[in-house]
Amino acid sequence: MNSVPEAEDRTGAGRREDGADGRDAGRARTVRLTVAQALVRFLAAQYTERDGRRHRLIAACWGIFGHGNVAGLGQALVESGQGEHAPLRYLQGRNEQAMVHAAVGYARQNNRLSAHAVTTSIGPGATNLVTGAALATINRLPVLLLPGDVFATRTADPVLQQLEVPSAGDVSVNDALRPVSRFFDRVHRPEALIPAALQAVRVLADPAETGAVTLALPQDVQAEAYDWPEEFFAERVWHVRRQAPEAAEVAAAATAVLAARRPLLIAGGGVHHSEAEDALRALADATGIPVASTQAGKGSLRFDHPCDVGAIGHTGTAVADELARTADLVIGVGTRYSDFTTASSTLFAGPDVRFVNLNVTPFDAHKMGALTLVADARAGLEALGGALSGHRVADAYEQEYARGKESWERAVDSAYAADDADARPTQSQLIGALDGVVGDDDVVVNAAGSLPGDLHKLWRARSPRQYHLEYGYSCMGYEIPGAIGVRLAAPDRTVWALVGDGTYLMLPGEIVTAVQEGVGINVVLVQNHGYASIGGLSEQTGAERFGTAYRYRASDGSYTGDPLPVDLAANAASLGMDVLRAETVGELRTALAEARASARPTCVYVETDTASSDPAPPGPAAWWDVPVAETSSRPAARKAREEYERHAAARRRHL
Ligand SMILES: Cc1ncc(C[n+]2csc(CCOP(=O)(O)OP(=O)(O)O)c2C)c(N)n1
Ligand SMILES: [Mg+2]
Repeated sequence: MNSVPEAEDRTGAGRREDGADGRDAGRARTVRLTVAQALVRFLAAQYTERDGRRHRLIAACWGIFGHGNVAGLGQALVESGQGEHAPLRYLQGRNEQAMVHAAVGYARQNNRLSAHAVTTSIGPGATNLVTGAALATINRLPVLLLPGDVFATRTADPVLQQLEVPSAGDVSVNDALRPVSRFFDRVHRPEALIPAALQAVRVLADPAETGAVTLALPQDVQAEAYDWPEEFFAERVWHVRRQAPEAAEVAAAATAVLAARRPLLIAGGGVHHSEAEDALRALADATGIPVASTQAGKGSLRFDHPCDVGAIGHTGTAVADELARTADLVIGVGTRYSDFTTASSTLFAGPDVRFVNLNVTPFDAHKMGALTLVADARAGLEALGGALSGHRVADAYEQEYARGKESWERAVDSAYAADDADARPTQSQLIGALDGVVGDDDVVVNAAGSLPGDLHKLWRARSPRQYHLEYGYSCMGYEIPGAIGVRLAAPDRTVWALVGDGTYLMLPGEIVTAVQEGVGINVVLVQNHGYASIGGLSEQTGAERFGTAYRYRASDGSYTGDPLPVDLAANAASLGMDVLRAETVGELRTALAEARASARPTCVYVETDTASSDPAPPGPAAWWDVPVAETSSRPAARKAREEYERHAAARRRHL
């Protein structure tokens, strides 16, 4: 270390220039630090507060070092100290995208009240962030990105890994992060860090604006010293407001509910972010309005609550989708109305259907031509509950959806049923086996493949945040690092990453991080030799499963040869995990229980039966728009196109 930290200064070294000799009376006290040291010290002093509880806004900093951050932020992190009371704990990752996924898992599990930062070198380290940033922003989850950037002085241009744009001297690869960031700034001079850092944390802590926030840090500036006003490092508490609804909007929403005969509430991710589950349950208990949920909102009500009708949309339950088709009022709470939720604009078919949208973000509240209720989900649900006091839906409506719910529960039972313990499990049976071992507080993490649809339909969510699906970006590879972030946020909860073989191959490296940090996640690795989900979609859309199986190339050039001799279980073991191989339903049950009992990162490897469709999850109750070739010489595409046009005719805009 090249400077000596002051005794009371745990967050960074510094020489204080406080004008103590009287010469500078009236001048702000300053601390001399590099830009990177100042940023570490600043971040360590930021807190959020909601409902009277305080949280560290940036609880840790992930990083992979290279030129661009090694001598800047890297030096600052070591200088600040990395012992038990480190002001900003450093976490070593293996891949920049995966570090963002871990940060996102952490933030989501913390209901966005605490987040992580991610620092990278310039060039490829920085552009590896783009996918993670898009994922964070689309899911409205906070993460602070700190990519290194090319020299502000330009004295060494072009530095290693620098993009040179002949027509624009101020563009670097980091500009690729702009459209996927809710706030972006490049700190060209030391003093510019002050407004940039303050804006960055403001956006991170704002429920309506949050997402990926990027501070691009030219590497020469990171190492430059500056005399910082001491008050820049003062503890700051960012109040995460629960925006109250306007009385007029509550009154209009309540009038619409009172007039509705078939209201349906859609719970989106905002219910969880706002910790509005109790308020939602109180409203459902009082009014009898059925509640369907999106991928992000599942678990808002327990699966066995009488008003919970399960998943909505393309991957929805028969009962929820039927209610959606016939609803005269849809009350969206904290939902973005993605195409999966709306069945690509075909689901809400009631002739006079109207929408009320409770959302903290006006952008989302205005979708579907809705009556807007711009507010925090909890505050809005409580206000609406008050305005609806004494109101209840008709008995006949309650009985109707209760019957639908009951028959859906039986459908789940049959999808889970596995009488032959010696048979290879289907994916539904795998979900059933996991259902059989988890406790109320276990967390199931997933993002892409055929699992999200099956889980959305079949999973019986028992507690808020048990069902952790990243389906805003549905990014293959989120699962393992995402689960690490969840477990860092909730060390007492058992965390399961459900991972397809294709997904595993995309981003398994963070297993090493789990092993290194002693983060005891469980990985359920589902082997079905390729992209089963896209294979099914390809078949349905006339593309004949092209390019979706992991097989040797056959003599006609297609990948229809033998399966590949790949051993992913051995791969997981080689990265340091304990691995349990299960070949039958019985072995799977035993392995899952063993993994749950183990504190070590453990992988349960299982090959699923894709040939048998019995038991299968019930098929889609609603459409998803994936355009099919309008002209083709191949019968499969021609047939698929006919089907496509039939469905597409039901599209409808809600204005
Ligand atoms: C990063 C990324 N690339 C591509 C896709 C498109 N995609 C969605 S699911 C899928 C296949 C997933 O395969 P696997 O993990 O084996 O799950 P399975 O479909 O077999 O259940 C692909 C390629 C995606 N969601 N994310
Ligand atoms: Mg697969």
